[in-house]
Amino acid sequence: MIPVRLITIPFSHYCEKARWALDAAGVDYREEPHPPLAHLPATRAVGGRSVPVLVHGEHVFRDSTDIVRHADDLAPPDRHLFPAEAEARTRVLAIEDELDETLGVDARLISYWHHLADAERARAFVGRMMGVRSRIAQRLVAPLFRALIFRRYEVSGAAARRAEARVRSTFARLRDAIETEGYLVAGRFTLADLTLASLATPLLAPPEHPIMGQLQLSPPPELAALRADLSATPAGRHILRVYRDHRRLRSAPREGVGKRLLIDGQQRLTTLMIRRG
Ligand SMILES: N[C@@H](CCC(=O)N[C@@H](CS)C(=O)NCC(=O)O)C(=O)O
Repeated sequence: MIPVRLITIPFSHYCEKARWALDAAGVDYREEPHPPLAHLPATRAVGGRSVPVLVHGEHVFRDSTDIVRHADDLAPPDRHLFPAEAEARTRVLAIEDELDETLGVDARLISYWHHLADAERARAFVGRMMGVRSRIAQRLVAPLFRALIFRRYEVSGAAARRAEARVRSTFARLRDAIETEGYLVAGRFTLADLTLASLATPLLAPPEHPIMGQLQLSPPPELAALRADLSATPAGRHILRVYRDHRRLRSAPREGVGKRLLIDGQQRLTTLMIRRG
């Protein structure tokens, strides 16, 4: 069988979208986890930059949308994430496309702002998410990491407030479809629900998320308040339900899968730093 490799930053929500689609389609793949920045040699080696990247034999898919379409092509008939009818399929694709450009960007920006704006929180975040163990190293790495992230994603307090307003209006707009049909499109679970749920994970952190569930990173108080607030909305309740009811893993849930991925990731970061240093 041709091996399938998924290159990730394990807690990235676009990676969770791709991972979930592969799990839902029953594709047998191997995840290659990297801490942020340490992913670059792996993605550049296959002509990409961001994660997720899927390598299937000689084919390389460098965007989560291409990965989920490929996963769906490989899925058996009873596991498709796209509806068969053309009109419903078009609606699913439109929602996916829109959420990639709005919710995906907004959720990441809000989460990074709350986790990194304060120096002590940034240190804890770098310790937990990047596996930097010593406090001295955390104090050195955290400001650098924050500067890189804030520049790359244009993070600021004002941008976080704008993003939060946009998330609230996105959630409000989806309310009708959820309340009348039970799902976003065609009254059944599709890629539209999967995209909404996975891209909201930096904000809602559903316990069934294979990585976040095990990370136990306590949210800063403002993010905790936003999480509680959004979780109580119809879209928020839908996201948490979709995770409970549809987030099946490739095999039975394996104890420690998230931790294992992060530990692998930490080892890669250490190796990279030693090599560069
Ligand atoms: N449109 C892309 C977005 C992926 C994306 O933004 N990935 C982020 C992680 S959440 C990333 O790799 N950032 C690091 C970088 O670009 O080097 C997709 O859907 O795959």
